[in-house]
Amino acid sequence: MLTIAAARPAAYSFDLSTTALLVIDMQRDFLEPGGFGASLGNDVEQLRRTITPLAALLAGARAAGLTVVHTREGHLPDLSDCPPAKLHRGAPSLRIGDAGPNGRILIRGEYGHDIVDELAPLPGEPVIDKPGKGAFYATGLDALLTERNIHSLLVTGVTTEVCVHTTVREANDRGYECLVLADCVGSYFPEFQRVGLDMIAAQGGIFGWVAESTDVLAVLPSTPVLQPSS
Ligand code: C5J
Repeated sequence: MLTIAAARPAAYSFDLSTTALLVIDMQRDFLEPGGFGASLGNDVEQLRRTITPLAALLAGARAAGLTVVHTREGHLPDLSDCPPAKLHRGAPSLRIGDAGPNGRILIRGEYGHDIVDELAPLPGEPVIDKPGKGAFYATGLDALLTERNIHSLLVTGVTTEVCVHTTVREANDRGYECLVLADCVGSYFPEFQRVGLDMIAAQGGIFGWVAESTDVLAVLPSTPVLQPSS
């Protein structure tokens, strides 16, 4: 058992064999100019600060033999999995499915829909495509984690108050213990970043725990102690 003593609101303990690093939606459509995030008027630089610490955490997790799972938000080319309420909401400069500089916005298979180069999944690492904000809705994530006997999630990705929160809240309801890595999750809004993290750890950790990626790296072994899962 490994313990992050600096986690808030209290120490967080996890076992390598029952823990996964979850990397949520680190896609060009959210992190690069010309994508969905930018089309909504957001400054993508606010999210890009997560890339360097998350790349270091990914390397540490892989070296330790930890299960790594990536997610991507997006839709089928015919938009049959995109509810009209999502498609027509707001006044973005480009809507989901419109052609942008990185391909059709938030459409599976397009360049912008894929994960940024710095955090590209390795062969064998599951990539869960999800049509919603939460990583459990209409996906096989729960089945995959159950099959691998995963109970704890080290949660990273974007955005803190949208897809990270939705996923952590549902993971909590499903019985997973979530440690959210503050420097590896990002919001377009500094205030939402601060409050989003506070909301997770408040009330005795109502949805989970919060720590820094360096706290995790400090306790991870530098060589795998687990057999890779088949
Ligand atoms: C958003 C996400 N913000 N991955 N998606 O629309 O957080």
